Amino acid sequence: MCLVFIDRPRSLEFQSYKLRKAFLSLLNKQGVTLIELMVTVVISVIILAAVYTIFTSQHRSWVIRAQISEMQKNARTAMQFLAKDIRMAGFGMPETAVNGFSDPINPANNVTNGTDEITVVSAYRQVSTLSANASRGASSITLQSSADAAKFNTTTRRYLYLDGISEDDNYEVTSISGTQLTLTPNLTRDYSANCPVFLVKAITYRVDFTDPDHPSLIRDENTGDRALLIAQDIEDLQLAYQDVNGNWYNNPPSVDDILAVRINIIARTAREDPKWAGNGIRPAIEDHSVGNPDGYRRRILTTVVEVRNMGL
Ligand SMILES: [Ca+2]
Repeated sequence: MCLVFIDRPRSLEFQSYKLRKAFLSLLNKQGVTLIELMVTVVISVIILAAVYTIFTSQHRSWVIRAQISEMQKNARTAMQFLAKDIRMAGFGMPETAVNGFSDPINPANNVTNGTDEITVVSAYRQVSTLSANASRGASSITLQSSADAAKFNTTTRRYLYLDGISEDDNYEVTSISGTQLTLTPNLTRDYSANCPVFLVKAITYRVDFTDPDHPSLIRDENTGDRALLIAQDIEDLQLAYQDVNGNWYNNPPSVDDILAVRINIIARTAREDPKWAGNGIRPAIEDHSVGNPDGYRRRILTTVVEVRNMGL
């Protein structure tokens, strides 16, 4: 009996020891789990931060590449329009002024924010052909359709050029009725059916700063209609003119003997890059001095265009 009373406390003590050990073990296991959890969180944060950094870096590179691509496209578009229209200057030019412009090329230096303008006059657009023969002395011609005839009016789009061959085929429209145009003066020679009919235009190119964050090259036909936006984010247009002696001028003393035009265009990205602030600057071109540092990237295009119909 005594042994029973002696052994029972020992057994309880033993079991208590086991429980305490198990509890401590459990406590230990919980502590390790917390540490593991913290380590896992820290590693996850580091990985996420790295992934975010890579993502933002790649996204920024992508945005910059897209802006540069758009900028280059804008510059090319602007240059294509300018070069094509300047090259044609003087073709089908009447002896009288067209919407106030009496020369094939009308330079205007340093007009808005140091940018240049140019107005070129030419029979830029073949709008129709004659639907029937037209005899010398007649006062009217007939076009292929009334829609073609409606491309003229009796005010700002009255300048008509026939045939596209000689210099004496300019007329002005005085009235329009269906497909028929009445002209002044009367026809100076005979014209055959299908003879080309051109509309003579005076086209002005300039940089428009209405939105100062996005200056644009616009094309104004001087007809009272809204000017056409050719390319956005064109910051500068600079022009130089070569005369028959090979001299270049920003302000040519005479526009009668211009043989070539040097066209310079500066395009810039649509937005400044805040991480590139101070690294961009509008360069000096022709007689336009350098700008202030900013965060825009830029492309400069320069082309020399020979004017086919002048200096002959
Ligand atoms: Ca200039």
